[in-house]
Amino acid sequence: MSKVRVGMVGYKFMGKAHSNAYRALPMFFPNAAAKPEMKAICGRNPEGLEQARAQFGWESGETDWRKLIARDDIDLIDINAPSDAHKEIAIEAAKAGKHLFCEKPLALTLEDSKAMLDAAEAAGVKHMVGFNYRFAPAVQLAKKLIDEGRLGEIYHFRAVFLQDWILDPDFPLVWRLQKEIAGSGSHGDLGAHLIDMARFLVGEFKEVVGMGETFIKERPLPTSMTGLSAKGSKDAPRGEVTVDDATLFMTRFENGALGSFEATRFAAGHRCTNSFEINGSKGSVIFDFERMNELQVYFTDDAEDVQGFRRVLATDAAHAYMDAWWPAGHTIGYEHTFTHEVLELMNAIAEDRQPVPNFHDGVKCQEVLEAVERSVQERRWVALQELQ
Ligand code: SOE
Repeated sequence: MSKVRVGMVGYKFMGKAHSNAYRALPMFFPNAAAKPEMKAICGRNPEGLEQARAQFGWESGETDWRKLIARDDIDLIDINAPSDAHKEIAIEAAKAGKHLFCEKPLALTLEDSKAMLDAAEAAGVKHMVGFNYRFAPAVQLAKKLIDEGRLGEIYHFRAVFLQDWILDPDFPLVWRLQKEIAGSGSHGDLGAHLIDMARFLVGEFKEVVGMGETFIKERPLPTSMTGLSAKGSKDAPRGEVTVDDATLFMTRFENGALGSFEATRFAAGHRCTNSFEINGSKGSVIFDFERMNELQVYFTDDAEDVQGFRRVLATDAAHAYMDAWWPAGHTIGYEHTFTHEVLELMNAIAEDRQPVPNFHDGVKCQEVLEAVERSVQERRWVALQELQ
């Protein structure tokens, strides 16, 4: 088995999820074509970095990503830093001949994402973008049913990504609420996952029309905590929220199917409802991440007396990745999607092919994000061709 020596930038939420995946991979997928070696983790704060290094199990730490990239004992740069840092790190790493793994959304803008793809292709390195939800076995089942024609012609894709972590008007102005760092709000953070899922399952987008809103226009400036569970203070000075709190849009796909999308951080009671429904001429499927081991499936040709949605628990060994985990019925969770993602990355690098989803998918997603933004600003339908 070959080895891929990893250097990772960022050690917060995604850094932890990726670290866990690198650690779990050799234990549960001993037949992976390559084994990740957790060489170095990188972050600006020396104390936080050292704590994460020791806790997550990385060999060494770097406080400067340029030093990380310059190291000749590293093959892959994994980018988990906030979105505004993706472009520069990815391009410099590609120039140094490192393979790339970058969290979503790939970049702040379509133009930046294209520059990242160009740099990766010019350098001839492998590149992957972190759309982890593709790797839930129940989602893989939906993909299989569609590819095998078992849902027939696809008519509808209906998706929502609902969260509520900024419902409190005193929740602070963390980086995810600042356009220059995050690119956009719920649109690029949550909508990006839905767009990728739609491209994965249904196909390319043809045209879009959308609307968005920022319900809370100003928020307290953050103190030290900047994550999803940060706490704001009523009395702190306030700053302007420069991203969308919610973005909704509709699409016509190139294959004629229709889609609707809703991404919001203001859906009280919804912590992480990442859900889609697909209706075809021969049946339907429904997925909800909060019940991620299940796929609701309906086939029109079921006998009349048992017509209805059935709940398929995608934990049998017959389902993607599941023979590596536990006996049937023993469910898996969020973190497993990252392990499967890293499996694809390791296999692709060892087999000398591009992993999927890669920066090309990141760019296609960014195209849709930007088309919707243009539609929201100009209050009209926007054809994807306008951006190509
Ligand atoms: C926060 O909204 C977040 O962690 C996103 O950044 C992730 O991409 C999504 O998977 C869950 O929610």
